[in-house]
Amino acid sequence: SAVEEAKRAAAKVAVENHYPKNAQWVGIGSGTTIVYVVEAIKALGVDISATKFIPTGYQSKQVIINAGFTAVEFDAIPPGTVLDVAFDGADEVDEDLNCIKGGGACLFQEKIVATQAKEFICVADHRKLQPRLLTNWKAIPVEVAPIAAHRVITKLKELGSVNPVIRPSASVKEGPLKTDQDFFIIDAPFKPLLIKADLEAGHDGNGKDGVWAVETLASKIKAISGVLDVGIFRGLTGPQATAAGGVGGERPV
Ligand code: DER
Repeated sequence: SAVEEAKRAAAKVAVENHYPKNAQWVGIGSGTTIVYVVEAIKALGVDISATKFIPTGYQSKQVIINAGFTAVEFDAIPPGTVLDVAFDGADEVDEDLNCIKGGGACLFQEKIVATQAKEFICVADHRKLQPRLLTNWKAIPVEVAPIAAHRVITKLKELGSVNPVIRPSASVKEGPLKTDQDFFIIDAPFKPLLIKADLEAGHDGNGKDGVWAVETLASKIKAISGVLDVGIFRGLTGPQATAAGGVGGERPV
């Protein structure tokens, strides 16, 4: 289909332009686009016999193993090792390279892998790029401890989310979806998140009428006790990345 071809094309360009020569540590995200990223790495034909691929969940690990690559769990990485690169998909990307992630309920491991890499390459086909986050994708995925889920929902409503819900299981099993950490996902709808240009034009972004700037809302949600992580990946590039404590930068292709 045209969408699958778009994903494959984005993955090919991303890998051909950003897969480092002699890469030793490579983060591999989750979802469907990442399958084409791994395919494109194989097609490079470089020697990956000594390369360790870090998964971001069970699905990601299966993709790595099915490709015949070596999978090494995040907690098996020698302390202090910075990954050469991490590739992943996104549900939506804005003009400042911020991403909404978590559509596949893997956002926590995706975030620890992305921020452990020198460079984070977000591979997103044309459908994902929007003027602001939450234009097309309507809710922010938030990974929470099950015992705290209802408290977090109350706090998200106080931040202006309308009808945040615990994501139901996608399979025939009744009840909430469980992540690879055995946590819940709450999908929290918000109004579109303001980009830098909006703030420079004088817009507030501090939650008045439920309108937030990307970083402000991401920090507020992350600060709620019970939240493990938030499906907003800030567009960190270069010195910003270091300043923000992350080491990765997002460059959607
Ligand atoms: O859940 C995630 O964050 C995934 O990376 C997702 O956003 C991308 O999935 P897709 O490649 O199937 O669109």
